[in-house]
Amino acid sequence: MMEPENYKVEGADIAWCAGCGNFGILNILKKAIAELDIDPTDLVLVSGIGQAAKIPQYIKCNYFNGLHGRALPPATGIKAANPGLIVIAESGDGDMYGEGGNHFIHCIRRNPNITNIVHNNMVYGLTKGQASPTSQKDFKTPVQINGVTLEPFNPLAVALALDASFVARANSGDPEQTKEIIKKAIQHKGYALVDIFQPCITFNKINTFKWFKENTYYLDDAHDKQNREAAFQKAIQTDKYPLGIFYEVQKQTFEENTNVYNGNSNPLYKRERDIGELIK
Ligand SMILES: Cc1ncc(C[n+]2csc(CCOP(=O)(O)OP(=O)(O)O)c2C)c(N)n1
Ligand code: SF4
Ligand SMILES: [Mg+2]
Repeated sequence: MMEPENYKVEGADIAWCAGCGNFGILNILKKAIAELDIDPTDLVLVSGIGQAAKIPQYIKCNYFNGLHGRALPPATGIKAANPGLIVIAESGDGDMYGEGGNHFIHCIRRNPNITNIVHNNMVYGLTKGQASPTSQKDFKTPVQINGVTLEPFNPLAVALALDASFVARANSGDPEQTKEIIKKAIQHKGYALVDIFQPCITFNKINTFKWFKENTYYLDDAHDKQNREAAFQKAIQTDKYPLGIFYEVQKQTFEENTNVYNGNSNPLYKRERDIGELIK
């Protein structure tokens, strides 16, 4: 049985501010993968650029750092080449929903069997506090000096509009619940989005640990996870933000739909490099 300690990177110099919500997510993720008994050699973390995107360097496993906004395409490719791997694409709100917004949309349409964890601190942390796609209206920054005027991007509503097969939101201040949501997302067959509220204590003084606690509540058993319209109703709720699994359905995955696996389950990475065979 794996323990969170098994994923520790010896000598890692963690470059996050003391007290940052990213530490909580790092610990939660280690516990989740330990409880699922995932061997580090079977796990791939893929990220882009940002504070959140540093997380693969702090977990002992295979990892790939893409360009800014470019975590999802390599994650999709890695899973397609070796479906035996557990692939988690993990980055910040700017990386996934802003610079990577196009990939976010089309990755969901493909439905690869990967988990997409987004550290949503509603700000660009690494570049020192500019507004991100999920920054709330009136949020003041050194760039948006009179406050953000744009409507915040709603990742859950967009994912549901595209019929993502698993859509969830968590709060880094709630370690137990977040761990269980991440475990279910990893176990889900198909694309799974877990948007995690994460305080940036340095550049977002509005959306704090306290704010997230006071402005969230958990969906209860009355919520029907197979009902897309009900999930959408919950996703557009902003007076208080619901947490938990909004939607969960079974669909064919990208790997299952990829013709190179028709009648041949041998993973691509094990095959002879015959381009003719690949494009048939
Ligand atoms: C194409 C490109 N545009 C902009 C940048 C600069 N940049 C690096 S990280 C970042 C924002 C990261 O924000 P987010 O993804 O929310 O991560 P956080 O640091 O908040 O965890 C930006 C704008 C870049 N590296 N590449
Ligand atoms: S700037 Fe914000 S997101 Fe980045 S490490 Fe510091 S608290 Fe965390
Ligand atoms: Mg951010």
